[in-house]
Amino acid sequence: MIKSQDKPRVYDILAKAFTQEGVRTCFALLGDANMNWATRLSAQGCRMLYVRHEHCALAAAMAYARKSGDVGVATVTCGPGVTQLITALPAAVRARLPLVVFAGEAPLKSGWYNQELDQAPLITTTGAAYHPLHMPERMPVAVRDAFLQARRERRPVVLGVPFDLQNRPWDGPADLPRPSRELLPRPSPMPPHPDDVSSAARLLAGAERVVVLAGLGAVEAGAGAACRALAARTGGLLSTTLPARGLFHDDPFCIGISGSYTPEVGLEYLAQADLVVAVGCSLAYHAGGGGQLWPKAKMLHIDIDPVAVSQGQEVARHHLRADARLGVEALTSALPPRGRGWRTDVMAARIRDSQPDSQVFEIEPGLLDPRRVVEALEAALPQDWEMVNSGGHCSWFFAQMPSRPQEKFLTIREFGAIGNGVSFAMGVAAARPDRPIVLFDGDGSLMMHVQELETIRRHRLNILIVVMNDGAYGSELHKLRSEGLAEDGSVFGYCNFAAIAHGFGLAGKTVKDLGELPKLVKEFAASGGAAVWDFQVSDKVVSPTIRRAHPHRS
Ligand SMILES: Cc1ncc(C[n+]2csc(CCOP(=O)(O)OP(=O)(O)O)c2C)c(N)n1
Ligand SMILES: [Mg+2]
Repeated sequence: MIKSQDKPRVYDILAKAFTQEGVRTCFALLGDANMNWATRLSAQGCRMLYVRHEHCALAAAMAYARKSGDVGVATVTCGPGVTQLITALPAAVRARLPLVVFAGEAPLKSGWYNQELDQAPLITTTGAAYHPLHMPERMPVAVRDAFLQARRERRPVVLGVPFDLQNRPWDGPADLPRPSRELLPRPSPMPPHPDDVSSAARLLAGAERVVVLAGLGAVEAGAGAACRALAARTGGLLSTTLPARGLFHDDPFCIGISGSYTPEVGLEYLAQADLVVAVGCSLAYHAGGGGQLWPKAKMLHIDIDPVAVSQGQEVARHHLRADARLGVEALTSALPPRGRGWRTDVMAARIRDSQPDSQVFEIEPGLLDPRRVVEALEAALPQDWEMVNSGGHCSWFFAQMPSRPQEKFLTIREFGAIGNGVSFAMGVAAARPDRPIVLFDGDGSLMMHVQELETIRRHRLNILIVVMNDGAYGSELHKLRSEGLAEDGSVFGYCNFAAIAHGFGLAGKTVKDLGELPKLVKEFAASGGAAVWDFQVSDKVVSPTIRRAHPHRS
């Protein structure tokens, strides 16, 4: 009979259950209710990234999940550790990211505990799942089931484990359950129904100006080549949603991102389209799903779960239910060749040569035009570096980097929160440790979680942070200006990010001369470390999206 003090503890077994699930990276911030578990997980060989704010642990795990294709794992303590998750969770739910969070819960044995909180309703209101684990013997199975649920439902699952239960001697079975990946159903891609293919083909036969619009579902289904072939067969154009940007980067008839970030020439052609074939996308409001950008077009939605209404707007009247690749391939096979259709050489030349935005602005001396900054970065940054995007007004400019393939970008924007850039970059750095990561962020967004510069240094992450510094919450500033309101609360002045970077032990540079970029890129590549480059830009340059949505009231 093993004496109770010699038995493993519940936290040992819980850590083993996570290791058994294949967890090799975990984003963590410790407290009483998760430190024993996290220490054991680390001892079992899991790489721990210890961040400085719980939000950043979860946001980094989100980017890790998207980049690795695996479940992202984070851990936080009970009470105040859990409340810090509440901005990241809805973002993860909307981006359909599989995550498992090991959270502590207050001890069950005491009548009072200062960090006690009813955590379940807080978590479930975000759309994430919450499971309190209160029966030690069942915990390994509950961990396995959490991974199954995260993978199958593609959403975050938070496990709450009271820390007095974690400390108990283990009295359960010696063997752990089989891991979730051995149990998951692996359904084959869903072929379309022939009747649906025939009616979709009839619709295409009657269309003259087709745009094939692909989303992340098309990326995941490997439908890129099939979409190109469909566009070629119909003589149509190609476009993507923001998260799928780059899927057609080298196709001369790709008009860029559809939605808030569409370049000038893309807007012009979308307005002429008479049929949009949306492939593997959720038809989100900001992607133009409500038809704002293509008022003359009908829409055919090809998806495993096609919809008529999305985010409050009627979107598609025509539907083809299928795996994106199989659906598009079947449709292309059902169409007769029809020559060049809408395509012309002039069109290809305009797509290639026109500026994303040709508006002229008066720029103050000593400041940069954000559009020129992005052009220079696009030319100077190597093609195989990972690109991470954040939010804010500046994201319009950063979206205009058309020369790179889809797998080099990471964009998670579904909850519209700023402040995630550094965390996303850390998550990508953990998933792709073999190459530099470039984060494109705004000054306000970076400032919101600037403490993570210390995490980046301590874990020696190879991240270049590009700050589009307009000394303001640009989004707010431009909207306030358009309404003729006071700018207070949106303008902060140009803080010195190079000095801030130095303070955290990172390299930092205020870039004033864009001609220096090739040299700076070379130096950064040779350093293998992290740096912050501050580009002080004029707040006079207003993005086309803001100009459209918030014209100046005269
Ligand atoms: C968490 C959160 N708080 C506030 C906002 C509102 N908001 C949207 S953009 C923005 C300004 C971001 O500033 P910055 O990162 O400097 O980018 P810029 O707009 O100046 O280019 C703010 C405050 C938000 N989206 N998310
Ligand atoms: Mg700003």
